[in-house]
Amino acid sequence: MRAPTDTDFSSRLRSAAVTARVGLWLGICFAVAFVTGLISHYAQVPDQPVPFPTSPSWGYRVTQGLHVMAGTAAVPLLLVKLWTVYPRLFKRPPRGLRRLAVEAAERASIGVLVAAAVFQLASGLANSAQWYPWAFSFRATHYAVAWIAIGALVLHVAVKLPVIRRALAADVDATGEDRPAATEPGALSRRGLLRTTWLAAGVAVLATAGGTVPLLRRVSVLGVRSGDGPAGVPINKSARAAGVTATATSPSYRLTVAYAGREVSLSRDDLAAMPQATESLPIACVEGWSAGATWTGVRVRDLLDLVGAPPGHDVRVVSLQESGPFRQPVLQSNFADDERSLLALQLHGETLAIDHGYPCRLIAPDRPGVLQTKWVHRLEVEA
Ligand SMILES: Nc1nc2c(c(=O)[nH]1)N[C@H]1C(S)=C(S)[C@@H](COP(=O)(O)O)O[C@H]1N2
Ligand SMILES: [Mo]
Repeated sequence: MRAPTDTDFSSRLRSAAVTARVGLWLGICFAVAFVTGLISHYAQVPDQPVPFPTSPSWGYRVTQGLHVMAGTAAVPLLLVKLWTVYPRLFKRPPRGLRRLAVEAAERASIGVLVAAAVFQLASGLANSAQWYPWAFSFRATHYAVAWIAIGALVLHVAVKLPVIRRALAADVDATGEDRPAATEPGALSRRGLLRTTWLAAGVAVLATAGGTVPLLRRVSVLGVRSGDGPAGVPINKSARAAGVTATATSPSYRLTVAYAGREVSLSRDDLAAMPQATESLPIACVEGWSAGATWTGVRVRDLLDLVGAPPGHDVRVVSLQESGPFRQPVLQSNFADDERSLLALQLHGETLAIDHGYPCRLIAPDRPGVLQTKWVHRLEVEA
């Protein structure tokens, strides 16, 4: 048996005419995912030199929905694109040291690009399916590899630009850019292959867009129930999984607001006796699903006034949950001072379900779901 060479791959479907067209859309998907990913990353940075905006309240819902949709659409596009080019892996190395070195450098850069792209799509998909089969921090790694992927992509496009331009300018059935061995008609036409590819990407997008009405969600390996939750709003982490069932329902529950040595403690009845506000604000999870909802509760600003905290201070929002990375995120001052930011007691006019954060949970406009802290028991105004 001998190793295959690129002359063994004879399908005319494997042509730069197809690769460039699929690659164009793949590039668009990666660009959208990169930009929206930067936005999502920045929204989760605790100390923001430029404050992340609180308006429009649905902003993060849109950018993160786009992020996950673009990533999902990229999966079939990447598979088809790799299929059209992989015979090149078996190309005989060129003669001459200089040409060999250039070829090796090009292959290495494509190797980095493919590895980074596969890693981004696989880790992103696993994350949106709430499957965390790794020990590293998802956000830090996904963010770092994004820069590698986009850098390698820009380099790749720059190197291939002449071929891309020629291929896109010519008819899809033109043979000018084909490998000499690619002479056999494929099982379907190039147009047919492209149409099938767009269809696959479209179906993938629709399946993710369905995440705003989460019907297809799975039970995660951690046993956290996902899918339709109470009041039609899904639940990522249940009270049981967070270990707060007893503390959240205890009659000794108090919300403590602290600022500069001053502390005020409020029972849930005290909170309910304060002026109530109702706001329509979405939960927009980093996993791409989102749900609009109507929340009623006490304005965060009113609570800060109780301890005389002036505007312009960040607030640490502490959950009853005793461990986990999301137990005490920082609410930046522009969010704390926005009058739509609530410590919600009700969802859709009904007492908050324990899985949605009873006795009270934070809900603020244009904020990643992961920072909408549930089971809040302490607001610490930072100096
Ligand atoms: N204390 C605490 N709050 C939390 C979480 C958590 O794990 N612990 N998960 C967050 C995530 S990832 C999301 S998307 C929202 C979901 O809110 P919901 O369960 O009411 O839909 O809650 C957020 N608040
Ligand atoms: Mo989330």
